[in-house]
Amino acid sequence: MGEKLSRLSITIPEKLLNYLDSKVVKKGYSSRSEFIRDMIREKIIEDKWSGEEEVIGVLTVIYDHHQRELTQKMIDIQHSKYINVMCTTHVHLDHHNCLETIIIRGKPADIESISIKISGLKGVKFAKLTKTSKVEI
Ligand code: NI
Repeated sequence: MGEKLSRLSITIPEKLLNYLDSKVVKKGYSSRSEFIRDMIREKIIEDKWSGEEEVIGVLTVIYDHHQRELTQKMIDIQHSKYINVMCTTHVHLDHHNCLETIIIRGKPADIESISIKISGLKGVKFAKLTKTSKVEI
């Protein structure tokens, strides 16, 4: 609130503008400006992930509940001294499938390495890391 706003005028090909407008509508943005602001923030987060600053990763995993020792292996990996697992949520999807989200705080490279380790475990059927971070601007 009370932040100084600047106005800019840009020139882009008509097809790009049409694409932009279709995205604005599809994603439910109230204006082009709001969409472009978020797009820039997305770039800021992307840049953070190629640096050394602390970021947040949300790892979503689907795994086989019956795979021997898998749960213990996943927990052991999460106890790494380089990262901070803030919370995990576990949902029993059915007799075989468990869904887990693991929210991790740490340096990008460390979060990525932990995600790769968990993804590669036998019995893990799906793993996707959502890269995010605090957004100050
Ligand atoms: Ni379960």
